[in-house]
Amino acid sequence: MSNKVALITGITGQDGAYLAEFLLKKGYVVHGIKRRSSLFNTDRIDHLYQDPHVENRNLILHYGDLTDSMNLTRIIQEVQPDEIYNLAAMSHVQVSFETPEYTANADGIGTLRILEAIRLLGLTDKTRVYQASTSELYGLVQEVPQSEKTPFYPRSPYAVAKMYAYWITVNYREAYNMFACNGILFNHESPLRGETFVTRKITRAVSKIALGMQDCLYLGNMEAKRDWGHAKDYIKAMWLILQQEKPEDYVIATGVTTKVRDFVRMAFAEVGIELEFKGEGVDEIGVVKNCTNPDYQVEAGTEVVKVDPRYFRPTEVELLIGDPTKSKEKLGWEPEYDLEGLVKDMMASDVELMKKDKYLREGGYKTLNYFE
Ligand code: NDP
Ligand code: GDR
Repeated sequence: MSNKVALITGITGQDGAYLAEFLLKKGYVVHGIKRRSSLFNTDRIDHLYQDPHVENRNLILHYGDLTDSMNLTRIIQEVQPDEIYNLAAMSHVQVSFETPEYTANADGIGTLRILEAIRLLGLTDKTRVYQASTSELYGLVQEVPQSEKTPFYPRSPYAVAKMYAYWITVNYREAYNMFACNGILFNHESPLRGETFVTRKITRAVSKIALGMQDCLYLGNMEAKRDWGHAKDYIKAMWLILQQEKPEDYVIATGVTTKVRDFVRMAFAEVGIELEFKGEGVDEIGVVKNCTNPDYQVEAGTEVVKVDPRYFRPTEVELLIGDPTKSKEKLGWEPEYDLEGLVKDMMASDVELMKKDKYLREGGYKTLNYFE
């Protein structure tokens, strides 16, 4: 068992939750930074909760924010971490068009604040840093599949901010000999995925449509192609990247790309509903061809998927497909889930969640939030 100390920014997010659990199992003492919020925001890590009044805890949370350098410096000084996983970010690409300055501050300069704190505190020889870089850096297609050597062409304020974070990580590694690495992770999903990312939006809506709780799923660009993996596999790669002898950057991906429309088809198939798509562009609709599951009464001919241009982005990333050769060879990383396994896992979880929600709603209780 390890006796290392890790600090995770973004511990309340999808990846932070899986990584915290993974590191605790390895024997790490895990510190996490969470934001103050008017409602509890620790749902994803509640199962890891430890009473703060008990001694020798191995999961400790600190209030903080990536936009506050003094706060970050104080936490890093207190914690003296062996490893920092910088996962905190305003991570929604479409929202970054609406909050570009904040996104630059948190996602770009936030990374600098962490690196600079390590340097000023004299921790450059002790603390290793993982930076959550992204396939969004590739943006407008330059080559496929995309590898560590593919040039970047970011297509959103989010991706531009992450590009700064990528290069400042490389620069601190080269300038100050820090063990600082970028994991260039392609899209990864799970039952813990934020509800407004496309995969989770789909699996939630399909579950609700099957259970008669929603009529139609509205989507944007269904032609977009993504290389989707499972977050449980991807957080293992983050850890492996920091266990190597030399600090380097790695692409983490499955090497398979799929259209949003086909993800929709696969999710409906999980509840026994076969879909056919008619029309084109904004007029495209998904219509039920048949429903073979006797538990669900969705009639053939029902229009269950439509396009809402509100979800189109000012500049889109049309095609992502990663080349994971380096991570497979050097890290020995292999994903356990394929896309089918991922869809199954997400659908099983959301069908259960929506069944519970339906039951509670019918009993007059307030349950899940439905705002997007
Ligand atoms: P989530 O959106 O699920 O989680 C983001 C986390 O960051 C949350 O804990 C959030 O807190 C926190 N956060 C947001 N803004 C701040 C801030 N200003 N200060 C402190 N904390 C903040 O993202 P994921 O878990 O999916 O992704 C983790 C990281 O990996 C992100 O940096 C993302 O950009 C990057 N990434 C993700 C990929 C993916 O497919 N999931 C692919 C490639 C990169 P709160 O819970 O309070 O909102
Ligand atoms: P992405 O994920 O932008 O790739 O960023 P998202 O799931 O939001 O979009 C994927 C693709 O689906 C298209 N799309 C829609 N997207 C959303 N959210 N809602 C819709 O209704 C919809 N309809 C179609 C999008 O246009 C896009 O092409 C994610 C985030 O986790 C980033 O933080 C991370 O860096 C990248 O993945 C890798």
